[in-house]
Amino acid sequence: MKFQKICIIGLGYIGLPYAATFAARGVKVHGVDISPRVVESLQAGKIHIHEPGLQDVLDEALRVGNLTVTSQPVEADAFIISVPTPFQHDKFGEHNGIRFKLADMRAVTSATEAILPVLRKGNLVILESTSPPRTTVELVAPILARSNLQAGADFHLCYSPERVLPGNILHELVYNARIVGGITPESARAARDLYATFVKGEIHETDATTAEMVKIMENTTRDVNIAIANEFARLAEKFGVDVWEAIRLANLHPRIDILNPGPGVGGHCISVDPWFLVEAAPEFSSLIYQARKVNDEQPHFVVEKVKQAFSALSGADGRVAKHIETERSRSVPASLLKNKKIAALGLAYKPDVNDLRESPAVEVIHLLQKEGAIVHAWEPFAPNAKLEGINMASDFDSAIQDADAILLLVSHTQFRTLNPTSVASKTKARIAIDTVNAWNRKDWQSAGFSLYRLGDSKSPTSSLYSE
Ligand code: SAJ
Repeated sequence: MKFQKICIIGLGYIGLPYAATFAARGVKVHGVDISPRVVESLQAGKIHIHEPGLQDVLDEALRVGNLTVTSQPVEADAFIISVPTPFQHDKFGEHNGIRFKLADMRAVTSATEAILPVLRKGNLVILESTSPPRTTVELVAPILARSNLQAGADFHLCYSPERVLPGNILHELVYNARIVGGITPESARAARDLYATFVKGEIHETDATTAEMVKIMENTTRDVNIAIANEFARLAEKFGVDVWEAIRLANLHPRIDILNPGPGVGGHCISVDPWFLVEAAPEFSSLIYQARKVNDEQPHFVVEKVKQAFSALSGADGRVAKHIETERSRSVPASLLKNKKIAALGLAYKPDVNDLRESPAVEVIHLLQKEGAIVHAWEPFAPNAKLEGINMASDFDSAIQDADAILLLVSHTQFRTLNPTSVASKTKARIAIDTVNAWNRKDWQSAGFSLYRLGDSKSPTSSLYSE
């Protein structure tokens, strides 16, 4: 099948890189977004998200005149739907005492409905948004049937998951293997033809529901693997072990690859998609559910770590696991963090991106504030972000200046490479808490800090350290 013109609905982290890439490779692209801000920004030639290299590809797409952007779909040979599928924030499902989050499919529904007036015989429609299994056949196909055209007979219909990693999208969308799941084999073949415009990775054809399942299985596997790393961090704290060292050593085994613990799992993919399986089949998803719970609880563990650092100042012993126990027995004063000034470094959901969605760092800050701490947050990738209930510092120096402790929540390159001596000269804080294993203990200690690390309950001055 040949494609002269395609229409991409949803110009966010996925849709925009695709639109720009297709257009830069010679396909006429019409991009659609419901946000006037996004449409205006792109019409003015400016990207509205942070993604390395994306502005250059957009510049090229606009230079060759292949990209138009408005708020309404137009007739095209193919339509790609790449809109968000978050979970509902105010509604939960329940099954045998398990409470689970529910997918919010409103954006997929309205994007599909928006295609109806311009859908023609012979078109190809592809859903790329991560969606619960059977969405293509049970949600998208029935909506498109209102056009009086039949999916699979009059037009092609596919599910093809985006699998690109934010921060490396432009490379991965070209070189990753691609899964195209058709509601008929002919649909899958049509989607293969479309992606072959620029995809250099292998393109695998399958059915639509398998393709949906593949995508959720990938992100769920990562979530479960991060959960076990986070659980190992808690166990290491309990046993007086440095989890980072233990993971490094375990990973020397040829078949072991443990991921990194951290303040929790964020973003709009891994912290969301596993819920689609729990919602669809809670009776078969107990491990997946438990992993979600472990990762969602991780910000609480960070707060215990911060308490540990402050209580060590007052002479108390300080393993986090021990703290959890003592807190349960109510012997740790609830006011331990009251009026403590904390500089929180990083609000993004992961390093070197400006995406704050479902960020565990934001949750950590809210929890610290609940404990009475005064938190100033600094996010270099989104310095003007406005988040309810969070005090954003205007720059790094003002975030740390009056702080009692510096809390590292995201391993942005510019935080990893901070010079501790220079930091020490700009703040009165002498407690540093690293939740992502970014800072070298010796260097920070030589600069006068007591450095605490998540998953490492050894005293910051212990000679047992292997570094
Ligand atoms: N994280 C850890 N420890 C780790 C790795 C990650 O705590 O060892 C945390 C991160 O800090 C972040 C979260 O997990 O908060 C998710 O980050 P990520 O880099 O694992 O993944 P995403 O959400 O940016 O992108 C994922 C990718 N999926 C997989 O790697 C299986 C990407 O390929 C998908 O395209 C993307 O989800 C998506 O859009 O679904």
